[in-house]
Amino acid sequence: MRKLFAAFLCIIMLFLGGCTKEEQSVSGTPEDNLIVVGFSQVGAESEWRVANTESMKSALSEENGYMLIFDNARQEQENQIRAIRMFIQQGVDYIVFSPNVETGWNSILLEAKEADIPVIVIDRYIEQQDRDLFTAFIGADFYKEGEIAANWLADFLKKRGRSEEPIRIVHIQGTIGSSAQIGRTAALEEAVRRHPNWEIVAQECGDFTRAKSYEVMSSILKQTKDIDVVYCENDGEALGAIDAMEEAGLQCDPYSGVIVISFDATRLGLEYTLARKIALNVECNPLQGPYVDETIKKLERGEPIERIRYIDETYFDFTSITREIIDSRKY
Ligand code: GZL
Repeated sequence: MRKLFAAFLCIIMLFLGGCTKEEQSVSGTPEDNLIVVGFSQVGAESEWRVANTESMKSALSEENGYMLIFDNARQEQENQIRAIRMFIQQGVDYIVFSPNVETGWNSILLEAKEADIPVIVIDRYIEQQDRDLFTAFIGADFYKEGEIAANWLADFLKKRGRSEEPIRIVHIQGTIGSSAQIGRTAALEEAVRRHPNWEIVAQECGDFTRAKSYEVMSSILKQTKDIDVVYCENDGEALGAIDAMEEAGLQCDPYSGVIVISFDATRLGLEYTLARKIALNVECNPLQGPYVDETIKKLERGEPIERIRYIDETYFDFTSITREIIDSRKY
């Protein structure tokens, strides 16, 4: 009955223009047996995010037994809170969201708990006081991703006989307060503490976008071009930083120029890795839809689930990446 009520409400909301088409779409026809899921997505800021959305939409499809209500929050937390509240009013069966930032979720998740709607957090983590505010987390271990990058850099510099020389690092951070930024930043800062010859000479927010990263890197280059490493917290930022460096006459190459480190390992980022413009690309798997589908189906059957599930990830550097690997990638 709850599903029918939700479906009826969705149609009314759409009809009355309660949600604009590009922000909210309803897939599937209201039928008793469809599982109604409200999904609040961070935005569409990067290739990674687009792949994440596609994975969720194809897994939570009508063919798989779902009616999906999708909302694009355009990287604004208040839009996500508004969408989650709407999902609660619509009486959906599950709420799924990728939290733009880690904090500020307790009260809306308490509303979901009081409405007895299970919440599945994907991609980024939330800081929560009450352990029961979400049913499951499916995503990445961002600190571990950063550790992979820092350890790779230390090994590479050692092989090049540069373990003792001063290493000047520009750090382009992701959306401040997001768990992806918090984890990847903490790992780099810990590595800098371990390597006294490493120095972060500039640390700016690129907000996970190519445009913002180009802008902040261009202004850094006005202050200094004496840079050994640029550590970017996703591919979009790496491409923006590379655009700015090449415009300023710097070469991005691990042997003869600036060592660029990136995260996500999207197809576009791996093309740059194959071209040696990105030296290292740490994978962050956006294909989380099937894991969410599996978790919801288990909950529907009353089976036990893993509350915290980190998705396996790897990394590619300019020596290991190949055309075949890129062509075989799903995103
Ligand atoms: C990581 C994800 C980050 C990606 C960025 O799980 O939250 O957000 O690294 C995306 O590309 O914008």
